[in-house]
Amino acid sequence: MSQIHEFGGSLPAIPDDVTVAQFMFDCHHPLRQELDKPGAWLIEDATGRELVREEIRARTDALANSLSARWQIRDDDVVCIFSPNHVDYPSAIWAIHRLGAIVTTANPSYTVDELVYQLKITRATLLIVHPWVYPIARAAALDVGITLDRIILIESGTHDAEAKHPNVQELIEEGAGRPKSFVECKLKPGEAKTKLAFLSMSSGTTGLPKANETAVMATHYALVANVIQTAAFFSSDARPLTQQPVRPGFVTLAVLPFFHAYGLVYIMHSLIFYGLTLVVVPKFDFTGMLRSIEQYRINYICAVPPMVALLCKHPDVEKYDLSSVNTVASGAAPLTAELTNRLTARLPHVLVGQGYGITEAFVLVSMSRTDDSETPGASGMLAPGIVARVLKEDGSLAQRGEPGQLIISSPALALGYLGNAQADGWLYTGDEVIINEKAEVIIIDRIKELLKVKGFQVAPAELEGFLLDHPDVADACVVSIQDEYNGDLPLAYVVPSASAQARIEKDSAEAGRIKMTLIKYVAEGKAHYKQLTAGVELVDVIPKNPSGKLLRRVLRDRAREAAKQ
Ligand code: 4UW
Repeated sequence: MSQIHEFGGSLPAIPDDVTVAQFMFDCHHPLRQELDKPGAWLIEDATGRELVREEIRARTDALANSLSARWQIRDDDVVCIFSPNHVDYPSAIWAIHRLGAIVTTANPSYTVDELVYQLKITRATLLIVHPWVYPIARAAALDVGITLDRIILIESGTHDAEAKHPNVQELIEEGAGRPKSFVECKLKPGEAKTKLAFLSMSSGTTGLPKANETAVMATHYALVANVIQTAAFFSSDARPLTQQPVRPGFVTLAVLPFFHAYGLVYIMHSLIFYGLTLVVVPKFDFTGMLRSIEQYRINYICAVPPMVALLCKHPDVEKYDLSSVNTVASGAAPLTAELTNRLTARLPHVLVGQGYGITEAFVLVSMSRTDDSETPGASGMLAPGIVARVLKEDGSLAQRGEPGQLIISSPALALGYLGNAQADGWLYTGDEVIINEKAEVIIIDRIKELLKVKGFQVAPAELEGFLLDHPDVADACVVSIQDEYNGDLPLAYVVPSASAQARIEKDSAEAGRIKMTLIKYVAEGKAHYKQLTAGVELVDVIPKNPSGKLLRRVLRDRAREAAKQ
């Protein structure tokens, strides 16, 4: 029995001498579907405005011209995009790549401190910001020493008495009107394998003690490779094109955020490359999403499990015409067989599939083919070019059907974490899986210390470090209980500090106040998805092994047992 798992299909050549921007606009790859069809690449949800490839290319090049002329952005500078989804988000990325600079995308729900952290570790020097989150960006920029004249707005809309920020539209007009001031980044054969394109935030696969997230170094080649892997996966489908789950010409919703690798790599790059049109939605609102599906005759929906749960249950689903929908693909957190079956029962004309991805493999690893022989709840088959092994706890390789940690090699692997390059060519995913007889990947648990709330990463160590900064806390351990809608609900076990303990001894009601204070403290200091939604439990001691390492599993199991009762 084989212990090394690989998709049978072949992987076409991956160009190693192009930037992401050149690949998207100019590369005549055999798998390319888009160049032959006239449809739009992007549609703005609110207005219906359509942007075709040539217009996006012109906007990208004009913006690159302004970024170079006004701020001298060039090789290896880091530019941070801090914005919800926007039709100019892709142009901003590709303009930065035209100049050889690096993009770091930040979660628009970040607090000032969270953004400061990302700006510091990535050493970003210029910000492209949505007016909705401008006050956060302004405070964070000033904190790290980025002057206000280095903030660009992705669209007009804010009034700042001190600084008049240019917006992307103005810069495009300005850039189109002036002579070309930049030399486009061109790569020699092989150079795309080391040239950084993105610094994407992730909590890592091993759990960094008491640390926040770190930045994953993804090259131009990694992105191009994953787009080709994904396109090869789609086009290897044995069914006639008219019955396939993903097809050129399909219209899809880009409602999952572009800052996250799922939206960034899979939706923004792979789906456009494969000839789909993206309806760009800045904010998730379920009823608004149903309206957009009806209005734009959406065929393919990229989802996370909470969206699938809403599609299964929400009464408004009956009020809209969803007959155009062919496929719903869920990913970023486990989708249970039960939800898969419920959605199929409610929308029988829809294929329901699941994908598994990880930022460090930039990004798609496996995806279901949505045919009848598939095991419900499985995360599909490995994409072409990915070689997988399953490692048992004793270090030996698992046979098919046996559980263990998934380790993979892929041309799309990132170079490692900023300041900590990994070169051995294997990614230890931190996920416990089974690869079964049908070569399906079934994710059964997470070994790494990472929570997923609505598909967003939450590092327990980050919340623990933050709690330890509070004067009422002597020690802390964050675990989660499970919830069908959110995935993980964070719960903190806290050992009160001596002063807090003394207050509790005087007045037992103080314990409740301390719990509320800590919930509020996290609510104010951290993004909405990092909240302690399962509460705080006060305990005498956090279990540790003799070398002082948290025994998180013990508390996790205790919390999950208690939640069942
Ligand atoms: N089941 C169980 C899953 C699953 C999962 C992810 O934030 P990151 O680094 O990355 C992602 C990417 C998801 C993704 C990308 C492209 C795509 O097509 C698709 O499906 C349609 C999904 O989530 O988190 C990586 C970690 O998230 C967990 C797992 O622990 C992994 O290591 N995870 N997908 N289907 N768990």
